[in-house]
Amino acid sequence: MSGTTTRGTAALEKWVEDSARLTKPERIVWCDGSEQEYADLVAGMLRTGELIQVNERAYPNSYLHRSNPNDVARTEEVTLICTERQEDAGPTNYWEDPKSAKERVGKLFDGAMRGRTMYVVPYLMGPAGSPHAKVGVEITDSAYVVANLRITTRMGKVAMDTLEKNGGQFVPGLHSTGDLDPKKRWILHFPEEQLIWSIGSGYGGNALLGKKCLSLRLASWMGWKEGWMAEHMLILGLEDPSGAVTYMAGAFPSACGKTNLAMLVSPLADRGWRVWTVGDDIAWMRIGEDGRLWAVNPENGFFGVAPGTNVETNPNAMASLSANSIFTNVGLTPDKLPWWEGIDPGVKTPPPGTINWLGHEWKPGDEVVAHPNSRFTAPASQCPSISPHWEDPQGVPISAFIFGGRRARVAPLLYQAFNWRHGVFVGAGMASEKTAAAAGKVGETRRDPMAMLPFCGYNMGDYWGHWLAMGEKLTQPPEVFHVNWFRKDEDGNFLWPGFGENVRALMWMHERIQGKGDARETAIGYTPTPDGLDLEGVDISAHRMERLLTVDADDWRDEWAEQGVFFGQFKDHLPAAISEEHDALKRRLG
Ligand code: GTP
Ligand code: SPV
Ligand code: MN
Repeated sequence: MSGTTTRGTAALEKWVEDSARLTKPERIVWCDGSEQEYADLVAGMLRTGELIQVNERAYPNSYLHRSNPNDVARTEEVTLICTERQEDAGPTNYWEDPKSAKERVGKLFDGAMRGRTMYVVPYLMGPAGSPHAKVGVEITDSAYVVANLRITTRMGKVAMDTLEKNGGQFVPGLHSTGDLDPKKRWILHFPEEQLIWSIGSGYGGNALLGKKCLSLRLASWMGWKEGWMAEHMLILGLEDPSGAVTYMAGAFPSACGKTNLAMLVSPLADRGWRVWTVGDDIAWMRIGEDGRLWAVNPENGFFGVAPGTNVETNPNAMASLSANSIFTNVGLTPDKLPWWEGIDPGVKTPPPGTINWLGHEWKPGDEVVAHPNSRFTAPASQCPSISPHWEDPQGVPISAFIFGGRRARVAPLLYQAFNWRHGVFVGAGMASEKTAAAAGKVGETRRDPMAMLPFCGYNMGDYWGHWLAMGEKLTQPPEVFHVNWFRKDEDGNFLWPGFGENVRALMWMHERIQGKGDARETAIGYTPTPDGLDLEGVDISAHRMERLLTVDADDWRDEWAEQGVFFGQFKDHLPAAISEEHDALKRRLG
């Protein structure tokens, strides 16, 4: 055992030396994840202006960071999957041959850390001692990245201890902010050797390599090869009046409501319905001995969307970020309070003298105070609704998958797939309006299967095949549902109140899982009957509910055609079951 361990640590040391030879930092710091180390890092960043202290009384130990204005969201066109065969990356990923990618981007890394500190950051994704847990090591020249990793992962000693116990296995990730020139920005994934290279960005998913790069793109590949799943999913527990908790995992595209649903505060708590948070962005799932699917949240904190978050929409997020947090690209009031659009329910403009995310004084008529993709980084342990089981090594058993998106039309508020195979098709057929979480045009509808379009580290056709194969092995595959909180009326207003009221949808799912609940069969699946949803205490007319639940055959025939074009790209990687389900949808639509 110790022989392997030594080899592993030696491999880590060699990789660090090789990286230093390439990037030429002034000094190398191995991070241990301690409180003192964090305090020192923060003090350094306060001196350089990389961080600004926010009001210490209102938000103890919390800081604001303003990123480069050209570096505020994920950048999908420069995010590559570098597999030997392009076919393995598939038609929805940007691809480059590993050798050519390394040669090309290696030149950018050459000397990139000159005059800078290279931090070596061991981190653990997954609870310590969990069979799901994986060690990553990120090399970075950004102290801001280190500080964020300390919140969003289990960093330092616990990761090194795990590495020593697991025979020295770790996923290396080399990161440099470079010179932040968007033309020299590359986020490279080498799934075959489980390696990440990222240069030219200091933003979130581009730079905190444990999150999307390791826990989704590389992990999805690993799961495919090893028979488990890595998904862009929140995990929640719905407690019913008997006290039993039913766990559900939900895949919605970026900025489409995962954090909010995971932290839902139930308006029906007095009737015994409440929600526990296990995770808000990523789920790793394995088949348990009982044949059910068990999920862990690999992360240790939240990297959540700030705008729209307030004490009414998401009080649990507000409590989570009330201390020990980092705010990125939000505004700052004269009282040094973080400010974003929607932070105060009903308040449209910030206090006079507020500084916007760019560091300029905000004036009436200016567009926004906070960047639409501004974020908070907060420890999961501070979330009042955090589940007592969120760090259980084996995870929690999943009874339902919830797919969802942001659709002004087409998708009804809620429906249920007929069975597992149809459910996989529902996920594969998902689409959503683009949000500010990725650079590019906001609002356009795009296909986003299982909310994994930007995160699937291999051919999406093979990915659906993997889902279908997992279903074969499960004794009790999760029931599959689809939701859309974002249906609008002609005037562009949301038809559904959303947020806490979404518990009504969860309650219907809970009934359906038990084989109960009133449903009507439609072409796309089962929708609740007009009185199938428990709407006690919500002020919503029967007419509006009808509009929310309508399945419009014309809209769906268009949708069917768009799905067909999308599926067509996958050629012989498209599982027959998906084509068959697509044909069956056509027949049902007439
Ligand atoms: P990522 O972190 O990018 O993966 O996003 P996410 O899926 O966790 O989305 P999040 O919960 O942060 O929500 C994004 C935006 O949608 C926020 O501005 C929310 O206020 C808004 N939102 C979330 N849930 C609802 C809802 O039920 N109704 C409405 N109208 N808006 C919602
Ligand atoms: C997402 O875009 O889905 C996020 C934010 O969760 S990031 O970490 O930047 O990818
Ligand atoms: Mn996400």
